[in-house]
Amino acid sequence: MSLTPKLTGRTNQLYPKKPGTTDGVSILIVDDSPVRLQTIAFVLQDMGYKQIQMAANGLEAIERIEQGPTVHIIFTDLQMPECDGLELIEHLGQRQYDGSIIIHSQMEKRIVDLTIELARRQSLYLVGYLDQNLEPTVIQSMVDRALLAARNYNASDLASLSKEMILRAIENKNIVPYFQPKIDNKTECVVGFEVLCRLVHPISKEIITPDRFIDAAERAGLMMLLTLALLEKAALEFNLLCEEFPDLPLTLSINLSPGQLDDDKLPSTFNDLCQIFQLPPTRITLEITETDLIEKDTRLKNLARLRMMGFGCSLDDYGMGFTSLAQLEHYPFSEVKLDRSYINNIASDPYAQQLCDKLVDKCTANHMQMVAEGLERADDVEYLSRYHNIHLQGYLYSPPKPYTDIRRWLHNWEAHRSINP
Ligand code: G
Ligand code: G
Ligand code: MN
Repeated sequence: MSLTPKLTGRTNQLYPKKPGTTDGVSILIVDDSPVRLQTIAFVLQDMGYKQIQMAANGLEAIERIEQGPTVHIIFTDLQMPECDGLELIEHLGQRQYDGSIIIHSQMEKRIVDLTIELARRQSLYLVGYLDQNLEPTVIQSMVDRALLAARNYNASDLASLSKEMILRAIENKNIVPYFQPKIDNKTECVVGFEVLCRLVHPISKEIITPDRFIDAAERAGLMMLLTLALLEKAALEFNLLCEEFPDLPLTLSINLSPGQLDDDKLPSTFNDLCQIFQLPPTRITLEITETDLIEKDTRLKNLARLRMMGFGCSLDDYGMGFTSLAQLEHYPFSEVKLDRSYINNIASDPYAQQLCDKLVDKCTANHMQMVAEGLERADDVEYLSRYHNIHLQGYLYSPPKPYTDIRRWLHNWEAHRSINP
């Protein structure tokens, strides 16, 4: 039997395209000529790329990159006013940019070659050069290559971590809590934080988001260990925030995987942990997503036990699962979070407005806190101002941030509030 794998047509392709490659790809085009900006943007849009940003010079580009979200590919001109392509590349080198760069320029070949060499010396992935020829096929192959090269794209390519990597991160204390604030819509007081788990990769040291390790940790039965590692750090940092801001009624929300609710020991384990970490249960809310089967008896029993111990229990991502408004009052939740797919653009979405109205009524009648999550736009906040006592969460206020950053954020927020009470 031959050990040589059979060569198929696919393996001969230089840049095999992954299905759905255009999804989630973020591209920044930098050029001082509006015509060229638009031309390249049109070609990319035709190919199916949706997240395209434009900048008129290097300075604007740097701003975009620093503000996030992650840019996977940068198309840049060389000759521009204010901050040219060379300066931009130097800056990208300094911040160890790990996406890909493509130059488009009419400069003479030797200048372009020198730029490519300079980028290489700074360990930047400069993967291509376009002259006047903006043929879609040319751009396509360059983009394919850029995506294969971009370390920041491959990193978010949903490659799950192995059980061993997750265990190693837990053992090395490389589980990091990120905090996202929740705000009362009437008083604008910060009422608490949701903890979102991040993992520092044991080898590459990059910060990994939950989409690459929660499912794997669930399959490997590591969720309780992970929650414990997260809570250990989060409790310490949360207590520091409480000490520093004693006048704020801060609470801490932690996500649980529904499977964790199957364990009869969960309530007492959590109670013990809170004693050890000096967290009063009344300051802790446990979030469980609505998409999963919460109506199982053991899960409902454990939810009820947690409530009896003083913990808050929150139904997360409401509207994505099958819980009806009528069912809600039979479950022991103290909070419901309306999913961000309804909240985003609610100001002009009658369907979402209707659901939100009914949910707020239901919550008021049953003493449940209603939370609007995923707020990104001021007009949606304005729309929600018709309700009393709902809590707001979203990038508009702050993305999830590590302790030192969220502490600074909270200082700024409070300073601003005392000026405009
Ligand atoms: O932060 P964000 O991208 O980052 O989180 C993505 C998803 O991962 C969210 O649905 C969130 O509920 C989930 N998640 C984040 N941290 C945890 C955690 O500690 N435990 C569980 N079970 N889910 C988490
Ligand atoms: O499923 P859960 O609600 O726990 O998930 C929280 C997730 O939502 C995290 O991934 C967090 O990063 C993300 N998130 C928080 N605020 C916003 C927002 O304003 N917009 C979007 N798109 N995601 C958000
Ligand atoms: Mn949540």
